Amino acid sequence: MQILTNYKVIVGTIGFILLSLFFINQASAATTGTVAATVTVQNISVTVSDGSVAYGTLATSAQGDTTAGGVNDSQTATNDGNVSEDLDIKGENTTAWTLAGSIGADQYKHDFCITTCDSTPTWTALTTSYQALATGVATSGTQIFDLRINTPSSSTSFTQQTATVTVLASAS
Ligand SMILES: [Ca+2]
Repeated sequence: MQILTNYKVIVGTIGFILLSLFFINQASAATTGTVAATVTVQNISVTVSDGSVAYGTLATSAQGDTTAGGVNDSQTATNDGNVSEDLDIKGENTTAWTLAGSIGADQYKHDFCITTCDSTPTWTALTTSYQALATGVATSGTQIFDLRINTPSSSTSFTQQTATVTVLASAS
């Protein structure tokens, strides 16, 4: 009985060794190797929410803004892409008014603010060229900003003007 048991152990051990040799042989017999190379195309995307500001009807040489003390309508730019982004901002002329650094006849000023805008805002005049709004915004990250309009000192138009503000995203 003892002999039989030993025999079984030996057979079992030999079987294991043979099985091991089989797999070792399989591994060393491979004639190809592979590299799993992965890549993702970057997506540059930004949205501005809610994307609409109504300053209402203002006098000439007046101001309206989106802070809590104004129409309380701060805007949020969100990185909807899949890489870190820099955000730039610019303004535009309206149909009747020219965007400028100071108000004048048919000339308006539009400012943006990014920090402590409700309490101690720092306003920067928008131009028709892009200026930095935020840098290194992570995916799903946001930049909140406020806007302030300064109506012209005089206007030849009394119809509603649309002062478009554009936020541009680029890979940072
Ligand atoms: Ca709004």
